[in-house]
Amino acid sequence: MDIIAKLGSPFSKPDFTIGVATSSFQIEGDAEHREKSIWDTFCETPGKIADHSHGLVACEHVKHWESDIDIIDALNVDAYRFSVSWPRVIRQDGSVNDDGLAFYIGLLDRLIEKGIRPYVTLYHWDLPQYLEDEGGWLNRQTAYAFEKYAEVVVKAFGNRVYSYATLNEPFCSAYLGYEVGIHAPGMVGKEFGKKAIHHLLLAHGLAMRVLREHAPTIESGIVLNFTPFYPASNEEKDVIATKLAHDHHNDWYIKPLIHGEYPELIKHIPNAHKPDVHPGDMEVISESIDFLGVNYYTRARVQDNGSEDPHQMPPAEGKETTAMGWEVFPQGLTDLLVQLHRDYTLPPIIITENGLASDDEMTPDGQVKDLQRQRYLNSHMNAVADAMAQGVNITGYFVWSLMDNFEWALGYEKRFGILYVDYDSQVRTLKDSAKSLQAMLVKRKALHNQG
Ligand code: IFM
Repeated sequence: MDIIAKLGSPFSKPDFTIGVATSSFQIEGDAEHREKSIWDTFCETPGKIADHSHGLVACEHVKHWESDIDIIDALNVDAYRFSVSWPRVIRQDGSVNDDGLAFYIGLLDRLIEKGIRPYVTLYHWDLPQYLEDEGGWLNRQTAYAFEKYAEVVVKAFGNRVYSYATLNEPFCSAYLGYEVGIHAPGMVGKEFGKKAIHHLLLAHGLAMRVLREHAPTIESGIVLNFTPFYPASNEEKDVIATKLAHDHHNDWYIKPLIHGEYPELIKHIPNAHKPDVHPGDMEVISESIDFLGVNYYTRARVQDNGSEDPHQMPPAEGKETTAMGWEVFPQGLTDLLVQLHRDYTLPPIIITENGLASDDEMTPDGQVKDLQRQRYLNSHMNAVADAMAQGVNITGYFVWSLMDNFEWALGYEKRFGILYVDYDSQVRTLKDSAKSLQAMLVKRKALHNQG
């Protein structure tokens, strides 16, 4: 099966960026050369990770980075999105780990040499444990620590980076990590989530200022994940519940960035749940961004349950789902992008993550026939093209993920990669989805070279 049925779509244009993405904790391993992160602690806590695994070894990317770049190069992608591990860069005593920085500088230099544009994310959830010990994202000081860390990285990387994202999916850090506790650091309480997100957004704004000062020509922004919500019925109460879910889980994250204020909902939540907003914070948070990264996987249908946290229903009987149990719903991506475009005046959007987990198995002759992933990527790329046809300015698309990796609380059981990773041998094998993406990118390059 060919990926991207609609050739001739924006995806074939040279100014549209196509890439693959990973994150530090999920692939790097080499834990002995960095500080401990909150995810190490979480993995050590019994019952937190489905397969009792950890990120100490992961895909051993720190060991195999050169051959990993060779594979990325062979795919013919334009760009590679990866994150920097904060605990690999700043030690507990505040000193800079030069070896940690050198690892990333080597990676950046090699990507540049190969003509692959580096998209760097500064924070993809691996907070140093020594900062969590001081309160983590519930402590305002963590935002200032992030500002300092960003400055160290940006100065060291110089002009090697093509694009910076401050944070990846702060919803997950704040809500999953501090409110419902299914992610590190595993705190549970309605009084925590919105406090944590305020400090994360503050950290973003402070880092944006650092980027503006030290990397003024490099495009910089943030990556948010969104779930488009749909009412489970036409009943008014479900429609109202759907708006509430949207305000809590989507608007709460984007509105402060773009409009410098939280949604109206802030007036209606208990005082104990409100963030500690200091004078001037919202100006910092709404520092202008050059792009908005959008991560999309699925949608949710919402049913009123009388609470302020409406019920998100599982996919309806008969709907196609992924190995995560998530509904395959490409229309949701188009709807989301069109809605964001309608509700906000946005900078260009980049789809910074999209993909699925499937129960991939290798055949005896070494093939991985991940047809569902190919269909998924195809339909979602077409969904992006549809949004562009409706006027949404989208400049890139990244597949999540380059390779199978540590899927957080679900360990290694969920395979999101277009490369199959044998965790015993650490051999990477191109799944059929990678081969068809590669074929599409080779064709595309040939078209560009023809002129
Ligand atoms: O693996 C994660 C990634 O780290 C962040 N976005 C969602 C992916 C799939 O769950």
